Amino acid sequence: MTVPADKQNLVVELRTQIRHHNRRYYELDDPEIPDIEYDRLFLQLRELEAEFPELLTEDSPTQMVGGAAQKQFAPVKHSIAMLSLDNAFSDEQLGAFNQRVLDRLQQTEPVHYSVEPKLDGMAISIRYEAGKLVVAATRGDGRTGEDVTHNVLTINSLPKILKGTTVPSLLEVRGEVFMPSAGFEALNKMARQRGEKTFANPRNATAGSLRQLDSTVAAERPLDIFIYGVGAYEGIELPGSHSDVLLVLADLGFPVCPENKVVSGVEECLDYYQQIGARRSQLDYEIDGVVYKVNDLAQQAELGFVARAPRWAIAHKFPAQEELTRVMNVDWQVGRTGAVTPVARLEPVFVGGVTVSNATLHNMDELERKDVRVGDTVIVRRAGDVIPEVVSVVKEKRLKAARRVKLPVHCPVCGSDISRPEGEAVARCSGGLFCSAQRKEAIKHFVSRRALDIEGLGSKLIDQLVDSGAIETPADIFNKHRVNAESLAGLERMAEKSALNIMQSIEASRDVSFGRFLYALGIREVGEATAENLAVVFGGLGSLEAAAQDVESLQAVPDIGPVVAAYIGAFFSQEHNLEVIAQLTGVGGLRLQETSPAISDPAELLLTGKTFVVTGTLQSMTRDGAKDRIRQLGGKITASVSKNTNFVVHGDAPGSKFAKAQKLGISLLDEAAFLKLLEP
Ligand code: I6G
Repeated sequence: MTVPADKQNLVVELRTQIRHHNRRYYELDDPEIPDIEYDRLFLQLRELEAEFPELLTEDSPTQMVGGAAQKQFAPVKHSIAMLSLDNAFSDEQLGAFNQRVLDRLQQTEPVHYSVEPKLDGMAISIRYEAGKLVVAATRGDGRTGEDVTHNVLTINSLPKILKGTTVPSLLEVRGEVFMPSAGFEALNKMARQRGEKTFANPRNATAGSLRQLDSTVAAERPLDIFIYGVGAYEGIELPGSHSDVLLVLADLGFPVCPENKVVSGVEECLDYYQQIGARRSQLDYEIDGVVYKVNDLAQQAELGFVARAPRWAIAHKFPAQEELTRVMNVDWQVGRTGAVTPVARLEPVFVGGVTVSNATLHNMDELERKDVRVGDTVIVRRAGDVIPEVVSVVKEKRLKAARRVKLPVHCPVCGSDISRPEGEAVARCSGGLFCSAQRKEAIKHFVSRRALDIEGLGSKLIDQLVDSGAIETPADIFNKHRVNAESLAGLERMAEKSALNIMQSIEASRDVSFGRFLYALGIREVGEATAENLAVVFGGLGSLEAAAQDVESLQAVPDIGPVVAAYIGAFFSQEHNLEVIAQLTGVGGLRLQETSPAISDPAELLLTGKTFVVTGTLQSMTRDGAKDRIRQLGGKITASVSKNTNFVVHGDAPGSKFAKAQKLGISLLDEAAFLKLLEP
């Protein structure tokens, strides 16, 4: 059959495009298009090559792995090729994979698969000789990678010397280096504050960190690793199944993904996919799918390989977290502290499991750095519970008519001047509480879950209450002339029963700890931990208000430096704020639980200097309640487990944090032990 000219041309065009994107992704760590768009191009090429096999060439991107090794790193030849994985994008494609496996094995009973999440990081091969780490290399083109040993050595969780008594003379392990989500968010936040370039996603941040010439940069990046397989080895017997190999690797001291397990048949593969998918946003790291591997190594050998991937494994992809769409307009949102944030109004796009039509551009600096214009095609990202953001512009698709975005001179809500001090990334509305947008946000923060926790009093209701003039400050919520069951029931989409429930929540919120109250006030840069430290040190409002007159004395409180002290001082110097506090704490207002006498030296507290992670479901209190108690006693809370964690408090179904703590040998406290620790 002769191949139509248009198909021939399309194949050439697709190969050119894919090669270009391979280079951007694998070699430059700077992809221009989201993975899903790349996958579409790749799939289209593969389908054309399947339809017209005469077009298939050895050098087609469908037959090769990754990109070329970069010159600035010494080349490392992999003694066993580092392959890629085939992808399945649907249950049907997974079913077809399973059927191919059954057919090749001439088997009808279900195949056992070792399954684990596919981390969105960078593949690495690490070689140990006589138990000592000697070289670590990227995948490169699968045959030759780049020597990044100096950077891999900075990964704390990776053993530099193998554990155990029988040390293999040679062992090459393969795995994925990744950046935990919390570390990634913190890194980008810091970059934004410094006006520096941010990373598009954790995978880019990982690749960018591993490809540093100077290892001190990588050492500052929160990199981690899971090992998922073995390359060459000598002087060690390996067991006959992949799952048992993972156990051996864990015994040698390697971090292995705690979510790995063995399932039987394709239905159990799909169950696992659903379960991990449901927990995707709660994991400490980003995953983009699940990898299924035939568990029996003899069966793996029988199945063998195709050009670029094993026949015995497949990656089942999750819905994309990044997509392409177009910027229709840029609007401005005014936050609690007056920060004016550009928000892109997008052509609606399905990404991260929902339809997204707005995405943050963070601040003017970032908008300018990314050079986002109205009409641009952009990559939008929605990962987990993080608000959608515009990651980058696809400059190749920019239209002539694309319009630059200018910071408005006046606040779009209250008309006050907008100012952006020299060198600052954030522009602010100068209207203060005159600006209804700032008032609304201040009230929303005040009632939010970690503050007063007034259930049912959501964002839309507060907008209505402020717009109608019913409330102007947080104190008005507790004024029955302004907010009562009848007035609430009169609002849009508000049933009588819900109005009564809200009134009950308002009542219940009147008993509040001093720390939560301080957090609820929304003082700039005073988060939960700082609020709790202030509460512990000053015990009550009287002594804090007095201390706020002398900003230096505030700096005796842990974590408070001159900048935050100045914000606190400024807050308590404003007449308006003092009036609202007086109304809130006066007759008929809140019942503030102050601690007295105040503890003057925070070092005296029971848990001072100790770092905690709380995970799983506790019976006698909520997780937030447990965290509050720890902070009240001077302890620090972190989201993820590291070697700096002192205790992991765990309830039921604790998940990966528990496993990680076990691995790192960190003290584990069940609920009974935790309650005992809290006893005076
Ligand atoms: O790129 C990969 C990610 C995760 C892999 C992989 C994996 O297992 C959890 N396994 C193999 C065999 C390969 N790539 C080639």
